[in-house]
Amino acid sequence: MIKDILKSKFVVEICETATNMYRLGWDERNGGNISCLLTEDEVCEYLSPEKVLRCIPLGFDGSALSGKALLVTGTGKYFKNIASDPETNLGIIRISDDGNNAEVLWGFKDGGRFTSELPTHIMTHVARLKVDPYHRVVMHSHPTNTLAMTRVHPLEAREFTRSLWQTCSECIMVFPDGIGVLPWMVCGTNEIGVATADLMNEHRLVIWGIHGIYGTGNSLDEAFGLIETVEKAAQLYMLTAHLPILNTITDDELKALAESLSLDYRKDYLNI
Ligand code: 2HA
Ligand code: ZN
Repeated sequence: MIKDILKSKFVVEICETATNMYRLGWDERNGGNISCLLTEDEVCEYLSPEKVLRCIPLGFDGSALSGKALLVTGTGKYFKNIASDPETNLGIIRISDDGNNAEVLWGFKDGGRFTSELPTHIMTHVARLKVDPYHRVVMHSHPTNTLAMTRVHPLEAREFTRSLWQTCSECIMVFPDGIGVLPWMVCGTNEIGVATADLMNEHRLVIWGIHGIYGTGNSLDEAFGLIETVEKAAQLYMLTAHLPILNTITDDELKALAESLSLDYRKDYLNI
């Protein structure tokens, strides 16, 4: 018995997540995109895996994920509208055996296709799976304060991470691995995908200067929580950067906090 996919945990959760992201002002118009790896069991519970609706050329080599299925947001679609019409605004694709095509198994009902940032998503999944076999989610968004910070702060990973770590205790606890930072680049390309995935070997978060942020994780909640924590810290930074800073969390204090929690943190990001 094939179950109703609209009631599946992954569709329900992505609808709730996209709605939250929209309401937080992170995903104006068609801004942002999400992809989530699905297991074979998850696919078979809701779909016939041999029933391919159509094939869309990927435009890059996806063979590292051949046979894998992903739930992805559609290109040009608004996060605002995902919850009210998941089957049009989302799709489930499976990477073909030769790695050249996306086989649509569900969704993109109006003839649409996957996000323009699929190269970055696929390359990031490949990079993160090498580090963490439980990795599943790649999330891209345009959070306001994070973007504002990329206009006034050097686009350098160590300095950017340090500035965030210093704003509140939570930061080094949530992202002890720091944040990768790319300069502004043309988006939607294979090149930005390669550059992002390269930083994803070391980090679960990558900032695209004057564009947005990528968060990854084992679940939608984890990827969302990473971005949410960065955005909160960036807001604190932007609220205070122009004021005399009287207090900060020192490098010795960051070290003490990280060690008290036995965190595997970027020791080279501290001046100790
Ligand atoms: O999907 O955010 O980076 C729209 C974008 C492109
Ligand atoms: Zn974007």
